[in-house]
Parts: sequence; C-alpha cells; structure tokens
Amino acid sequence: SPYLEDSRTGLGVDTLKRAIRNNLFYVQGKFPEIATRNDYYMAIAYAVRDRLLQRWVASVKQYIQEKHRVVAYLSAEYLLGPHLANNLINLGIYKETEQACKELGLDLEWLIEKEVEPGLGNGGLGRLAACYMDSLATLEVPAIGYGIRYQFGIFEQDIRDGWQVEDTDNWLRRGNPWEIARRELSYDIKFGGYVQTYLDRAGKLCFNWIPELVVKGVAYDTPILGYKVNTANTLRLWKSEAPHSFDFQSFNAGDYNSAVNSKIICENISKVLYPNDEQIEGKRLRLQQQYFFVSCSLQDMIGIHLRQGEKIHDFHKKFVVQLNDTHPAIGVAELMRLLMDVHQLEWEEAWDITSKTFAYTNHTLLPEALETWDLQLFGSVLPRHLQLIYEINRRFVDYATIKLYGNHQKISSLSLIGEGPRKYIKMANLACLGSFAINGVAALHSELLKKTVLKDWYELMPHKFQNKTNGVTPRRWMVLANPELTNLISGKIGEGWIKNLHELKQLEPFADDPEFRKEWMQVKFNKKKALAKRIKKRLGVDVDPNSMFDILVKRIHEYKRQHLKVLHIITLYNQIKKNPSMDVVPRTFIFAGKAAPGYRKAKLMIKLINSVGEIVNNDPDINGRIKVVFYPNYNVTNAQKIYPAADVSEQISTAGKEASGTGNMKLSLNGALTVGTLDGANVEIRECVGEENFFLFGLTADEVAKVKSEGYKPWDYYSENPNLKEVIDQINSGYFSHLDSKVFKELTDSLLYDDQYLLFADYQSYIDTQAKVEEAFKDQDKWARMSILNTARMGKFSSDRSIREYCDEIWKVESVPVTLD
Ligand code: DL6
Repeated sequence: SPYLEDSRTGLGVDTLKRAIRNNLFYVQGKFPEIATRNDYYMAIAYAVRDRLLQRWVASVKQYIQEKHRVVAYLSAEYLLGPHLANNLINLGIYKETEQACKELGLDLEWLIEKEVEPGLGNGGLGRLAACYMDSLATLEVPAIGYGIRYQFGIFEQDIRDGWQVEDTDNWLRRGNPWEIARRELSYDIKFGGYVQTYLDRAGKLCFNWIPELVVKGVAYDTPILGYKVNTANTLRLWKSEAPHSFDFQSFNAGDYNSAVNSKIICENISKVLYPNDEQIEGKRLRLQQQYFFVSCSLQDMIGIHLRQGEKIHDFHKKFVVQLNDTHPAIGVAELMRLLMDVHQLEWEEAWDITSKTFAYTNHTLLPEALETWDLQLFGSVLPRHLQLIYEINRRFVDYATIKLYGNHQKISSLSLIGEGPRKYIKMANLACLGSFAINGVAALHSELLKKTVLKDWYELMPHKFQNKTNGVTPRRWMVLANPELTNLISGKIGEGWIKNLHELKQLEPFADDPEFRKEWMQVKFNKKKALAKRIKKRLGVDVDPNSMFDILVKRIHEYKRQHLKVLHIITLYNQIKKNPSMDVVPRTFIFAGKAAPGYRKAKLMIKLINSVGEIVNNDPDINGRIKVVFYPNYNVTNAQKIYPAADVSEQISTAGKEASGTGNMKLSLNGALTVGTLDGANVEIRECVGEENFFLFGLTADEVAKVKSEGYKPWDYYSENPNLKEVIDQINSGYFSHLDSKVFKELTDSLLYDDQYLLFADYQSYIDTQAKVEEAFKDQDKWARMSILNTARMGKFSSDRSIREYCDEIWKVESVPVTLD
C-alpha cells in the first residue's frame, strides 16, 4: 500500500520492524552485528512505549479539557510485574510484534524473559494495586496511582543449604524504558524541626512549620494502558532527592563529608522497600517514606485541581483518594495541613473537605499488622501533624463522649492516641475517622472487621462500612500467563470473557464434552512440562509432569500455614515407608514464597520444607513418587509460570486470618482445584465453583474463636493422634536435619505449647481431605470436568468487577472513553 504508517504509532508488522530497527540505532546506538539481547529488548520496549504515549497524552488531554472526576489510588506498594508482554496484549499487537521480531531474526519470548520486573511490593496488597491499575484503565476510569519509586524493591531470594538468603533487588541497573522522569514536577517535603505559632494581623492563630530537613520529591511516570482501549492512566511514583546536590555551607567550610551526607539522607527516603508484610516495623525511615509520598501526591492533586481553574473548596469533588491500607493514612492530617496552613481554610471547612475525600481499605485482621507510631517519634518527624492529630482527636473525643456517654473504654479504644507506658498514634483510627467509606477485601473479612478490630468504629459509624471482594486481572493472569488455555477458551466462546469474565460461564457445557476435556488436560500437561523444565534448570530436580502438581505459593507466614502442608507431606512419606508397595498417586509438592528477613520462624519454615525435600526426594523407598520442591524467588514473573501448571491450589490459612487472598483466584482461574479452609475469599470461591468442586477442610472462623476461648491445648492433639505425634517426633529427632535435633525446635515447640494458628486442631481434617484429593485425581476425566468448572465459574473474581463496585459504590466516578486524534 502506498500508505506508510507512522513509525511511532503504527501497529502493522512492517512498521513495528522499522520502529525496532530505528530504536536499535537511534536509542541504543547499536547495529545488529553488535547488539545484545538487552539492546533488542530496549529497542522493542521503546517502540511499544511510543504507542503507549500516543494514548497516554490523549487520555491526559481529555481529562484536563473535560475536567473529569479522578480516582487517586494511594499505595506504598505496586507489584507490577514485567511490562512488555502486558503492554503488547493490551495494545492488541502481541502477534504482530512476534512476527516483526521473527522477520528480524529475533525470538520475542526470549526477549520478554529478559525483562527485570519492578518488584515494588511485598505481596497481596501491592499486587492488588497493580491489578486495580489495569482494571481502572480497562474500564476507562480517570485515575492516578501514587506511590514510591523505590530504588531497591523486594529483595531477591536465593536458597543456600536450605536457608533463605537475601540479595538486593537492583531493578534499575539497566535503566527503565517504561518510565518518564518529570524533573519539572517536584515538591518540597519537610521533616522534623518545630512549629512556630503566631497571631496574624486579623488576630487569627497561625502555624509556621520550621523543618530540620527538606527533601525534594520528583515524579516518575509510568503509563498504564487498559486492555484494547485508548485509556492510558498514570502511575506516578516519587523519588526523593536533595533540594541541592550539596550542602554548600558545609562544602565551603571544607566539611565535605557532611556536605555529601545531607544528599544521602534525602536520597535514602525512597531507597528501599521495607520487606515486611503484615508486620509493622515502627522505624523513622518508614514513617518518612509514608509522609514523603503522601505529601507529594496531595500537593500534586491540589496543583492539578487549581491549574484547571477550580477552587480549593471543591477539591473533594475533583479527587477521591483511596487509602490502600493505613500506610498512606497520614494523608488525613496532611490534607488538613495543606488546606489550613497553605490554603488558609478554617478548620471546619478543611475537615469537611478532608472527610469527603478519603476512603480506606483494610487488608488485614492480624493485630500485629495494625499500624501505630510511637508518639514521640511521630512528633519528631512530623511536629505539625502531631498538633493536628491532637486537635482532630480532641474534637472527635468531644463528639464521642456525647454519643457514647459514660463508655470510657470504648472512647479510649476509638481515640487516635493510645495510652500506655508510651503514647502512640493509631493509624487505623485516623483512617476510619478521616474517611467516608471503609471496606474489607472479602465478604468474611468485612464481616470480621465489624466484629473485631473495627467493631467500635462500626458501632459508631455503621454507614461507612462496605465490602469490596478483591479480584485479579484476567489479562495478566490468563491471557499473558496462559495463552494456550486462553486460545482454547476463546476458540469455544470467543474473546468477550477477557473483558467480561462472567462470560466464562459459557464454558460450562463444554465440561461434558470429552474432546474438550482432553484438550483442556493437554494444555495443563504442557504447562506442567514447561514448569518441570524450569525446576530442572533452576534446582536440578527431576519432577514428573504426570504427577499431581500440588502448589502452595505465597508469602511465608505462620498464619498461612506452609508447615501444615509439611506435616501432610511427612505423614504421606511415613505411610509409604511403612508400606513401600502401596498404591499412591504420584505428587509433586511445589512451594514458593519469601519470608520477611527478620521473621525467624518463617525462615525456619523454609528450611524445614527444604530439609524434608532432601530426604523425601532421595529416599529409594519413595522412588520419586513424591517430590518436594521449593522454587526460589517467588515474584510475578515466576508466578506466571507456576499458576498455569497447578492441579491443586493450597489455600490453608487458619480461618479468620487471611483477609482475602488473590493467589487463590489466579490458581482457580487457571483450572486448579482448591484445597482450602473457609477463610478470606475461599468462601466466595467455593460458593461460585460449587462445593463439589472444592476440597474443604478445617475449622470455621467461629469455631477457631470458640476453640481458643475454651483454652486450646495442642499437646492433647499431639498425644492423641499417633500419626501427628510420629511426624512431630521425627522432626524433633533430627530425621530431616542430619540428626541435628535442635534446628527445628523453635518451630515444633511453638506448635506443641502454643500453636497460635491451630495446625494441630486442623491436622486430621487436612489429612482426610488430602485422601479425597488423591482419590479424585485418579479419575482424570472427572478431574478435568471439575477443573473446567472451576475456570468457568470464576467470573466474579475479575478485578474489573471489583473496580466497577468501587466506582459505583464508593468513588462515584464514571468511565470516560478516550478518543485518539
Ligand atoms: O487485599 C490484598 C491482600 C489480601 O488478599 C491478603 O489476604 C492480605 O493478607 C494482604 N495484606 C497484606 C498486608 N498488608 N498490610 N497491611 O498484604 O492483602
């Protein structure tokens, strides 16, 4: 055709080829003979970025011109995963790019493998933020994600001698083609110092915060494109810098160390992600991180709002700010400060705006994860905010005293300030008071919030409480991770399900089609084969793709009970040892997950898994019938390879502890059958897939509470159950640890004498259920049916559904289809 597509926007194969060649030359400064794999990756990434930019600029332009209401998602974590393949899918040019690469003599898949993922999150909460960014754009909702551009994301995990070792995640070492630094977009963020009070000419009391340290926050933007739409929203991450490269006073005085020091102190703030999930650390730097990104973000929003010619009084009409857990909850006090100290509003109006701006999502029921800050530490970092919090609290306690007359205990539990040997600030209370909506992330979780950790808030302000069950994006977790299953499904029911996951329901009749079942199981087998190959390459362990792939992948935590799975494995091992000729369904147990570096028992759990694996995998009596694998460095990239290969999804947390879980959704979507407790979103998954397609075990949340209140004695379970006793004694004897009987003592003692997470109470039920799993797997045809029905009935668990609910029921925002010029 005489028509030549634009090199930067065209989507045809020839144009893409031209773009890649141009980028190799003009961006990377290379020619094919000397180009490296990374050069080609960069050349393709820049070609894709150009196409994103066209949509991004159009989106921003339209939002500004038409003055739409915008969702601001505030999250300390975004666990995005690699960009390239996802962007190709959302642009709808995966095949074209693959062809362009082929014609250039390149293998696209090989280049995609090269990408280092931005691991700017710990686990569930950060990954949810990433799924939500994808769905916001796909649903064409004007949104900005705000967060921190950590220089070092979640650590890289290696396993040495069975133990976790951590290495730094230098994800930026080869540059990041997906972001644009907006050096012109920066804000000064104050820390420490003191507050001057004075009366202005009109006699009004004013506050002047004189900081000890000022840090500059610079915006780095990443476009987030929706699936086959023109909407590309912004993920704006803040990097901390020194306002000036050097402290010239010190420099001139010849004190070069102090001169450079201040630069280092400033840069430290966005240097590294704290690697704890569900455990607060209470460190000054962490508080600085939280305030840093929240203040940058709110200043940015106010700037956007005012530049559109709007009044500060209408801020809450322009932006709705979602707090992803309490990490950004300081925003409540910061918006008050900005409205009053900078924009001169009176308290009542500032509070009215603030409390109409924020909404808060809670992600955990674990008491140790509820954030508090030592009041003295807080005051030394944010002296003005401490004053504001005192005043917010004073007014609130006045109100609560009237509402709850005489109920001092309740008033003190609701107070933003905790009393004790040391006073502390309760961030969940600040978030609850400052938000117009509060939600949990699964039906059970939202109910438990109302009954437990947020009970007093619920009783005082029931109208604020909602549930928003989590969801996952089918683009990354199906189309990208499992193209083979995607094609099989789309071949039967078309592609509509990718945007409307409820359409998967149309697959149900095919569960009765023997030919389809065969094809279904063939796809699963191929994915298992591919994973087996990776395991062999990474760990040197042979695993049989014909065996059942039984998968437990998530952060390592006592409440998630990876050690319960180990008790099952050892029980099975003992059965075979006693009867080596027994008929056993071959199984490969695959674990993956990181432990917080300071969490000793979690690290011990990893060591236990590997120690048991070493014995089981090499025992001639077992003869390869069961294998135990710990796949190191669980991240988004690896998860994409693991989920599609799962036959069984282990979701075995103590009921009432897992807020929702999202791995449970990704696995079931990929056709795995769940073995699970009635915890988090498992409850809703089971309702949807049908109880006959779900392996339920264990105590319910109510039963857990009852057992505990009646005085739980794990020792009784141990002494009365010979199999359980044998397993524990065996671990304690050093059977799995080269006769060192002390290694696992901390773990076994905690089970025998405390067992906070009720492993022993659920042990027998778990073992019995696993026997049912084994029986079911023997009938492969029936298994295939159950697997198909699992996928077919996962429609509810798309993050598109979650986001639609947030938009309609909390944010009150509407879709804005973006048009390209
Ligand atoms: O809501 C996302 C995700 C839930 O699915 C998990 O159940 C929950 O454990 C996780 N919470 C965190 C802890 N962060 N905090 N606070 O990641 O959130």
